[in-house]
Amino acid sequence: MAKRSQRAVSRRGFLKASTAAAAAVSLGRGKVLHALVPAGKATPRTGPKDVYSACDMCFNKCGLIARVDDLGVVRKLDPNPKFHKSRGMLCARGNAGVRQLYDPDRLKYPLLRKGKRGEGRWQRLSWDQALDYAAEKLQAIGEKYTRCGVLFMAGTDLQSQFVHRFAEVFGSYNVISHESNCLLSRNRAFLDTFGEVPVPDVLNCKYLIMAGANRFEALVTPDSIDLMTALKKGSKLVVLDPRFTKTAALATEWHPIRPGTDMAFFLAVAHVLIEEGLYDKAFVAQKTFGFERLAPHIRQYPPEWAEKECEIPAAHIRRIARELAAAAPAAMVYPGRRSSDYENSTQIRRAFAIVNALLGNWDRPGGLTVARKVPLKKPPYDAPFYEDNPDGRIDEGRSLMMFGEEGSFKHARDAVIEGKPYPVKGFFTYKTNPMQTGANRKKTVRMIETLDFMLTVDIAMSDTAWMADLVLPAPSYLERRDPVSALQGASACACVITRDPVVKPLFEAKPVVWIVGELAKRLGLGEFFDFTMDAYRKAQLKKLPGAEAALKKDGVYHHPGKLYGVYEGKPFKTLSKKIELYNQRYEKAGIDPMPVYRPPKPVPDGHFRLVVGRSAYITQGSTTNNVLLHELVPENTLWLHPKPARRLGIRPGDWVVVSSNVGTQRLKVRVTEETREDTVYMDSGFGVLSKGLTRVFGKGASIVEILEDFNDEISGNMAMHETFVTVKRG
Ligand SMILES: Nc1nc2c(c(=O)[nH]1)N[C@H]1C(S)=C(S)[C@@H](COP(=O)(O)OP(=O)(O)OC[C@H]3O[C@@H](n4cnc5c(=O)[nH]c(N)nc54)[C@H](O)[C@@H]3O)O[C@H]1N2
Ligand SMILES: Nc1nc2c(c(=O)[nH]1)N[C@H]1C(S)=C(S)[C@@H](COP(=O)(O)OP(=O)(O)OC[C@H]3O[C@@H](n4cnc5c(=O)[nH]c(N)nc54)[C@H](O)[C@@H]3O)O[C@H]1N2
Ligand code: SF4
Ligand SMILES: [Mo]
Repeated sequence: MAKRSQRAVSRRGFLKASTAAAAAVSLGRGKVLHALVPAGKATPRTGPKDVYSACDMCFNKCGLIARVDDLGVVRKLDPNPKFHKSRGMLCARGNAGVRQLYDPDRLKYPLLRKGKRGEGRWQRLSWDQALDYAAEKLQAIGEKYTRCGVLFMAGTDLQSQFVHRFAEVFGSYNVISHESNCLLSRNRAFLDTFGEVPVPDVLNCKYLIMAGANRFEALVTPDSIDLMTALKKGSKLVVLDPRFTKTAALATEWHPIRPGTDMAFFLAVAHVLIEEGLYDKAFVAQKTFGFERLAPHIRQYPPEWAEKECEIPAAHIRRIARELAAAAPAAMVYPGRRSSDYENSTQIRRAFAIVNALLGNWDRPGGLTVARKVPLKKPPYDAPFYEDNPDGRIDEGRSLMMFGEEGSFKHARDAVIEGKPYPVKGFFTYKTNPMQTGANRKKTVRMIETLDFMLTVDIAMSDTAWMADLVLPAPSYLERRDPVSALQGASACACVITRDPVVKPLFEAKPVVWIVGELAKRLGLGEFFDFTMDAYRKAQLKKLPGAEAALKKDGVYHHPGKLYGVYEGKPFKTLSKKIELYNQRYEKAGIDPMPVYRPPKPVPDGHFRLVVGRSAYITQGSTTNNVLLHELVPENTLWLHPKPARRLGIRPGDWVVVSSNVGTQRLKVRVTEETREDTVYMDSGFGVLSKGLTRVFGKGASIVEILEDFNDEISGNMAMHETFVTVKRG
């Protein structure tokens, strides 16, 4: 595997670059240096400092210690050893955070679009001008189209709650999060089975099946580190993935499953557990609902049938089911995270959940545990009521069982384009980049082109900012004062973190809490943001005496609580008050109450299925421009199996043209046996449109330009693995 050793070299390069990061800051990049240390004022201030913070290079928020030198420059980011959730780890992206802070590509001041959308001509504004302009536009849209005429979208962030608060007091319930491009179908499935979304106790699990997840590249703490520890202690890991990922490489066994057929595999596992009497009979009798209906339903799905669908031999399915049962209850089907893949993803994940229920692994060591609640308070407020608003959200009713709070990006985008059921003409985005993370980029452009006003708050000129009318610069996580936030991590901990500025905000960056507060003032809603961050945090921590002191002393507060047996004698939060193998709400809504297998659409002749996944050096669509991470992954390539490559006359390193029904991109090929013959793959975050991302601009290809926008029928979650592409040299 020549490619692997190349990566190893490049990793060494990274480590070297990481420790040299701060040196580069103070040597080159004149403008940045200027901003940090005004000429003649470079005298030592308080001496070297260590400051606690929490990483924000992805949603995990690993605890860190920033090493700040006597000039006030962050030299290095180290893991906070007291932060149990990440087991004292900071990944490559976490280390590279220092170069996000000092990136010359950062947005520096408010910018107003001058030319056509996406043309990249901007005028610098003062904050007052920018805020006056934005408030005027929002007011005008509210008056002309009702206040629901503004759509709000915020990514994962401790300050996203202020965008939501602003949307509510402004009067729009059209709020979407990035989650409908991520994990809502998984959440739907587990909520509708167990009544809540479980936290997997990976560390103590003896036998784990991971399907459609990649924990050694798509890092989730503590699961990624715990999985490694568990493997070292002798636990077994079975990976089902059409690609030979790093997780597959380190697993006990890997099965290159035919994409879209996981349900067949898990229904067959359930079949063996039931037919061979291997399920946890006492648990099923006491805690589940509908077993007498599940047992006959599952009879039609023996392993010999499943083998034809998923291309995993029946003998292996039988053996895996028996091994799983032998290790139960410290055995599990890992619930996974991103499930934005198929049109029936909720039902696929329901099959995962049902196998878990049959193993009786709920609320027990090594199984699915209950998130320990941390009693953080949400400071209350009484939002105004607007009489002229329409009855429902714009995306309402477009899927069978959507989450009211999250909505669906896919459906909301369609609704905006169609202008149905009512016009939406404003779009406010904060820390999310749908131009790179929403399948079918042309549609996102089309949506944006129907708008009267789009405002984006970001740290960089992302592709989404590139399309906006007004772009406002935000401070990075190392410059922000954030509210406190609770994090859950299986047997690791339930904890509280926060952020105080490690260094002063560079340039003219302003936090979104200040931005929405200023907009609110201009719109006569100032009272809803009339608080200081200190007061807000104090209110949040009202029920947690000791948390403030722990945050100061250790950079983290760990909340005590029971790990297992939390549900003893308690009803489940479902209609039957039990674990629903058979879901009565589904039955009423016309949804299959138990998963019914339907084969995936066949890959048309001459086509491949395009799947999405992750590199350990890239966060979704956004860190590819980071100078250190860019060195590790300077461009993306198309993974193509040698057999079809030979058939198509494609040699390693050739340029190829990849086309779907919605888009075409050109990139280099990586001919590799690490993907199935019928499946191709490329990393995300390349092929950007924004010239403000100077390193990555012009590199690789955009996967969202090619991905078609299907959705999970039940939750409205985006379905990104339903696209078929052709590949040719070119
Ligand atoms: N480095 C890094 N870490 C991250 C992130 C990141 O962007 N970068 N993002 C974070 C976020 S927000 C999330 S949601 C998680 C996501 O983490 P995961 O839930 O682990 O999701 P992916 O990495 O997308 O992994 C999906 C895998 O499914 C495989 N696959 C495709 N089709 C099928 C199929 O039909 N069946 C099966 N069994 N497998 C299939 C793909 O090849 C891919 O390897 O990662 C988190 N951690
Ligand atoms: N092509 C593709 N699409 C995907 C995925 C994928 O892997 N590939 N994954 C799916 C999943 S699992 C998820 S969770 C979603 C995530 O989708 P998004 O929420 O769009 O996630 P990111 O790509 O991380 O975008 C983060 C944006 O926030 C900006 N940003 C970073 N730090 C800050 C900050 O401190 N302040 C502000 N204001 N902005 C900041 C970045 O510049 C970037 O524009 O995407 C989904 N869609
Ligand atoms: S997993 Fe890596 S990028 Fe994500 S928060 Fe932790 S250190 Fe940061
Ligand atoms: Mo995600």
